[in-house]
Amino acid sequence: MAETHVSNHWTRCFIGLGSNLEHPVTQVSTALLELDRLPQCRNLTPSSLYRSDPVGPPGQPDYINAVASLETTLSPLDLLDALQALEQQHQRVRIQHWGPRTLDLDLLLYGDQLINNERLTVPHPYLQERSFVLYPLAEIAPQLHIPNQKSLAECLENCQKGSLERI
Ligand code: ROI
Repeated sequence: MAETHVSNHWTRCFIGLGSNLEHPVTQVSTALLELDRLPQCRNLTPSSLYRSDPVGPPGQPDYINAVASLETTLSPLDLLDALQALEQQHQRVRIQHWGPRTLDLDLLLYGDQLINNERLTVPHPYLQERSFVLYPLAEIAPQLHIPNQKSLAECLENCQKGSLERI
C-alpha cells in the first residue's frame, strides 16, 4: 500500500532572491515576507539587500539581490514547487534567457544534499562564482559548508566583489 510520508526532519536551506523589474526592492522585500510564511518552514534568516550589476546580456537594469536561510520539512522538489508558485504570484516576467526578471528564487543549498535531476541542481551551479550570492551568504552564514565545493571563504577570495553594494 502506498504511504504518504510526512517528514518531521528539519533541513536548513539557502535561497537566492533576485529582481530587476517592477520595483525590485519591493519585490525582494515582499518575497522575504512570503518565504517566512511558507508552510512547513521556520526560522527564516534574511541577508541585507544588495544592488548588483547584471550578469548576462548588457543593457538591463541593475538587480536587487539577497539570500535567506530557512529550515523546512518540505522535500527539495516540494520546496522548489513552493518557490516557483511564489515567482508566479509575482507575475514573473522572463522574456529572454539570462534577461531581466520580476522575481527569481533559486534553491542554492538544501542541507548537505547533492541533487541533480531535470528540475533541480543543488548546490546551485553558479553559486561559487556569483558575488551577489556569495557576499550575502557570508553575511548570514560565514562558516557555511558547501557540499562538494570549496569553502565559502575560498570562493569569496576568488570572486571579484565588483560593484556589489549593500543597501
Ligand atoms: N545578475 C544579477 N546581478 N543578479 C541576479 O540575480 C541575476 N540573475 C540572473 C542573471 C540574468 C543571470 N543575472 C543576474 O538570472
